[in-house]
Amino acid sequence: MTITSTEPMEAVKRLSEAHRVLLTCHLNPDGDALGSELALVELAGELGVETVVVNRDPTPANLALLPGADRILVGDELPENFPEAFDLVVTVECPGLERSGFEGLTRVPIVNIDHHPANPAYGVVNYLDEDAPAVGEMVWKMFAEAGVWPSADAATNLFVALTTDTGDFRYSNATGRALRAGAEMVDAGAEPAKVAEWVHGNRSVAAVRLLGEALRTLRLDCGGRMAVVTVDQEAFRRAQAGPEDTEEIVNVPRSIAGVEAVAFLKQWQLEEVRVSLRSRGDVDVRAVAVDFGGGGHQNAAGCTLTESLKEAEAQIAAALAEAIEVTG
Ligand SMILES: [Mn+2]
Repeated sequence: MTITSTEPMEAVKRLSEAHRVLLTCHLNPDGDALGSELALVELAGELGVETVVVNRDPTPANLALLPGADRILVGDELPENFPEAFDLVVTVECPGLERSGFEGLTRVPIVNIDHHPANPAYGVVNYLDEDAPAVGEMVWKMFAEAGVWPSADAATNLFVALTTDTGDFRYSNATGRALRAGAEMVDAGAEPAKVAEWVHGNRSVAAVRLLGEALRTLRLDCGGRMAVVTVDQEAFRRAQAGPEDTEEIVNVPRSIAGVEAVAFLKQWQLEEVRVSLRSRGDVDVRAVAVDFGGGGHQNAAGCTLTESLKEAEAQIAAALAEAIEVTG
C-alpha cells in the first residue's frame, strides 16, 4: 500500500523505521535540494538512522559551504553496496524518478518528498505538497513532527533551501507560510546575512566569466517579451567553467524591463542541451517544459533536449513564444 499526504507524519514514521537510507535529489542540485538533503541527514541521525547522500551532479561552488556539504557523494553510479546495504531511499524534489539521474532506485522502498505539481507519487510514502514554498519548509515540518529540535546547522541548511527557492522571499511563493518558517529557522540559529553571503557573495570567477559568455548571446524576441541566452561547449571552455557555474545566469535576462519569459540553454555534452525556463506573471513555462519531457513550476521550469544546441534553441524559442502569445 502506498501513502500520499501533504503532511509529514508518514514520511517521518517510515524514516524512523529505517536502518540505512540512501538520500538523493534532482540533477543540477539547487539550494532547496541540497539544504533539504543535509537537514534530512541530521534528522535521520537524531532518529538513529544512518544515511548516505549520493547526487548525480556536483554541488555548486557557492553551496559547498552548507554545513555538512562535504559528505555528499557525487557520481554517475549508486554505491557498490546498493541495494543490499540499504532499506530505504529518500528522494528530495524529484518530480519523476528519472530526475535523480539514477536507475534502479526502485529496488528499495522509496519515500518521495517534493513540492512540484504533478509528482506521480512513485514512493511507498509520498510526502507531496504543491503549496510548500520549498521542500526545505516541508523538511522543517518533519523535525517538528519527529519531536527533534533542529541544530543551528540544520536551521541554516533549511533557510538556504527556503531563501533560494523563494528568491530571497521575492517570488510569488514567498507566502506568509514561507516567512513564518523562515522566522522559526532564524530563531533556531540560521543567520540570514551569513546565508546571503554564501549564496550571493561566493561566485567562482568561472561562473562570472560564463555569465559574460551567456550575455553575449542575448537575443530578445516577441517584441521584447522573450529573452534567450545560450552557453555552448566552446563558451564553457573559454570560461573554464562547468555545469555547476550556471546557476544564476537565467536570472539576469529575467531582470530586463518588459521581459516576461527567459530560456537559458546550456550544452555541456554534445547532443544534450539542458534548458532553464523562467517567467513572470501568467506565462506558464512549466507547460513548455512538460512538452519536452521536463517539469517544474509555472514561473520556473526545466527540461533536457537531445538535439544540437541550434535545433534545441529553435524548438524552445518557438514553444516559449507560443506560451507568451496565449497570455495576450
Ligand atoms: Mn524546490
